[in-house]
Amino acid sequence: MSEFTLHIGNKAYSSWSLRGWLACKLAGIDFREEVHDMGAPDWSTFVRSISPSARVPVLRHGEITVWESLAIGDYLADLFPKAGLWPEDRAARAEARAISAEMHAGFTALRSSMWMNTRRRFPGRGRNPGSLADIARIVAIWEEARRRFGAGGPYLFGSRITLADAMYAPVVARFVTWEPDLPAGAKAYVAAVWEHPAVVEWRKAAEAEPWLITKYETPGP
Ligand SMILES: N[C@@H](CCC(=O)N[C@@H](CS)C(=O)NCC(=O)O)C(=O)O
Repeated sequence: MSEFTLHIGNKAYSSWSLRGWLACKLAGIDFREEVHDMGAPDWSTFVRSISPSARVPVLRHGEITVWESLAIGDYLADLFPKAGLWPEDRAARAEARAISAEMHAGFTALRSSMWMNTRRRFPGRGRNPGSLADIARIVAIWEEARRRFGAGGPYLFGSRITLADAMYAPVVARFVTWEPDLPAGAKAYVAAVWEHPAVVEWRKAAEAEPWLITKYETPGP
């Protein structure tokens, strides 16, 4: 039996779960995943029983409980330094951590107007001044990371996918669903992350999920 258990929400909708799950995948650990329906009638009671913050993802490792997607990534980076979850170069690592923290703390307009639903396409919807400003900042972040550190491959820091890419993977999923206008470089980055084998595995599992949460199925204006 695996020593790690990751509790996550619906793969179709739970963007923070995708971040924590990708961190486990990138660390290369054998982990048991427990996927829970966030639309279940007893969800709010249930999530309190598994998570100190009443949110997913949550990683359990023996007696240790780690919540918050970024903390899960850092915990695994500490445990498995050879996995290269953060870039090796110090300047690249600093930038990777900064943009991951920025993602973790912000972009609320994008998150509320263009939520993650890996199974649906809502092209052209969800555009408003707040979401468009968030998208402009994200595109600038991606361009800067790729210009400074990404020359060797398709990801933000080159050929190796890192926790920074994991933090932005749900944004990639949102861009596939909502199809905002993007420059060519951002489009290429979206395609690379969307086709990463772990992301493909996640979205195939999302397709097979039996649950539906109605509020995520209908786009706003
Ligand atoms: N900052 C947290 C956010 C976690 C979060 O908001 N998770 C959502 C799922 S995507 C959740 O658990 N929602 C359940 C609820 O609000 O009841 C992280 O990085 O893990």
